[in-house]
Amino acid sequence: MKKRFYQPSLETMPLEQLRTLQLEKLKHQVLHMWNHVACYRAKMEAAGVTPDDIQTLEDISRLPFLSKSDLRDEYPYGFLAVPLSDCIRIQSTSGTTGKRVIAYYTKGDVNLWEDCCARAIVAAGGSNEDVVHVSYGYGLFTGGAGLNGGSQKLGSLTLPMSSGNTERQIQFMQDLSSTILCCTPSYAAYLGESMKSRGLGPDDNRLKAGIFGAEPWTEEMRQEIQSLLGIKAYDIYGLTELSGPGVAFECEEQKGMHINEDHFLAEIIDPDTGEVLPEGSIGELVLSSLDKEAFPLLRYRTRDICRLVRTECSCGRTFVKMARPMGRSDDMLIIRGVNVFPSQIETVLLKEGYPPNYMIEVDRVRNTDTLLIQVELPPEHFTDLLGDIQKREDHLIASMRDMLGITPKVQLVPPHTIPRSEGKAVRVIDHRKLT
Ligand code: DLL
Repeated sequence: MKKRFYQPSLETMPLEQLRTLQLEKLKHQVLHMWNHVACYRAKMEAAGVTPDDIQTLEDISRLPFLSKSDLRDEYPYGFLAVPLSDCIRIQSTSGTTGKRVIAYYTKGDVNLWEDCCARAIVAAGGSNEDVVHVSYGYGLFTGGAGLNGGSQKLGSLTLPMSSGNTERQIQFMQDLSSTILCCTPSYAAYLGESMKSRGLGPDDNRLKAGIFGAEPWTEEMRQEIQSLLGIKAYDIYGLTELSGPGVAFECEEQKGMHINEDHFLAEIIDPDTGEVLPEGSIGELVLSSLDKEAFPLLRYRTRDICRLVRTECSCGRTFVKMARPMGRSDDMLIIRGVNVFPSQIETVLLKEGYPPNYMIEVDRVRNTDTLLIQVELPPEHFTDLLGDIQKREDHLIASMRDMLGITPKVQLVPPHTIPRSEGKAVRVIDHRKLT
């Protein structure tokens, strides 16, 4: 019979047992940082807390937070908790501003990370009989390395395609009968669109599932990708600082991602006050590693806004689920005082039958914020009369106003004019320079 879990005894561990394991690991992880990461020890001392104060899982709230700026301040070695000679790998964030964050891995760290990715592949129906087509970028970005490692651990045939060269992607996918595609959701949509334009429908590939993440996407985008490629599309979450993809992954229910709680402890906080919020609240996800060696992190503020839900899952996993992140607290646009997430705009566009190819431009003209949404016309409407296009724009403006609470400008542009992305899509241009 096909495996449902990669590590069943861990993934389905009863809650009581899981909490005991987490506490034991947390105590070790805190001690590890106290002993080996001087800058975090100083933060703990300033907060008046020592490793002995961690006696329950709730005591974690006594520990100081960490954020990307702490890691940047200590670039490149400040958070390294083992001798450099014990490390076998680095990866790095894709940040465009300031110094990149470098994450270090021991052999043990890579091993656990790859286990997390293997769990995600099995949860998406994968096994050693699959051909896993990895179109995440390879190199410093964690996407390629993570899924590649997970797939190999599982014994699947792994195609290290990396991103780009769409022609070759499609050719290998067909010639080698790829069954599981791993890439960003925007690239998956682009691949689907490219195949369609070559006259290739869902029946012309052997794909059955996709494991998509690294950027926010919506339920509507999932439906779009599923029908373009004829697959089930699963979400996967992670961040370089905590290892990479595989911090959380979706199971067959496709309703939120199980956090690998034997390796990570999750909290939701109020992003403004730092107060821990009760389960089910929407807030910022804060993650602590529980058994990392080279680059342990405690109470790391991810800036991702989401919700945690612990209900029984039909898949049998006991790990808590995180709802898909609705955006990042630092990606949230404040336009004329109203909070706007790009994902809300995407939801409206896809619901109204537009392709997921859009660009959001924000500006400030005479002290008033402006919001322009450019979206491609579906090819079948490209030849519509000008009046019809105007009507479509007006209709979209009204739907956007209902969703966002502010009135944007909407401009329908010809098909294939908005730049496509092979990795994480850039969909927002903010000209306001508010920081
Ligand atoms: O994006 C790791 C990754 C690779 C995840 C491949 C999934 C698949 P970073 O480049 O460090 O790492 O970016 C991390 O990306 O804090 C989120 O804001 C965003 N992100 C990652 N996965 C998702 C997702 C990788 N499934 C940042 N949904 C995170 C929404 C996501 N946002």
